[in-house]
Amino acid sequence: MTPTITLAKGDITRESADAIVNAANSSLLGGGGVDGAIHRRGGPAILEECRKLRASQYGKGLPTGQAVATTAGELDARWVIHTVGPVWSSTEDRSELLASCYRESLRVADELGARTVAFPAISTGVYRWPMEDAARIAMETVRSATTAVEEVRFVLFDDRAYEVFARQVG
Ligand code: AR6
Repeated sequence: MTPTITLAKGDITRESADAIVNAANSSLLGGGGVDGAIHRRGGPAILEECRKLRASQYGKGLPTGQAVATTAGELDARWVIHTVGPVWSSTEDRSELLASCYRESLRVADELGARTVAFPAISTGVYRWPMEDAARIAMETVRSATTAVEEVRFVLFDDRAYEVFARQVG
């Protein structure tokens, strides 16, 4: 099945969904942007599980393009799915890694049984990916995914990001 795609504007940590996706970094130990907001509002239980993941199967960190789930702590969700987007490069095409973030997050969501998943615009902040291109990749990847997830909600932080994604929805 193909999920229904919806758009929302604002802070992803205010969303209610089965799973909220975090635009993390490989360390899984927090950062700025979405990552900082999720750990702040979600509370210490998320970081605690991230530390356990680093002490077990992700000793070297979570590779770019992959995804892993933890509790959502105090967020209005059952899980946070952490994924690591690629840093934008003008000399190297890393699109496949960005697509992989969406695909792998949906695969993890399926394993969990999540039916509603909220995504931020991965890599478009600190990692500098141009919004238009990121929106195209996000949308194409979700549209072509085979998943039991029923709703994919893109949560865009500001008007500009929202409009760029809205144009992709058509
Ligand atoms: N809710 C929704 N969207 C947000 C929020 C929020 N609370 N805060 C920022 N955005 P970013 P990245 C938007 O930087 O580019 C962290 O330090 C933001 O405007 O969060 O993948 C991690 O630890 C942008 O459009 O993620 C990594 O080191 C989009 O979310 C690194 O940043 C993604 O911005 C990951 O960088």
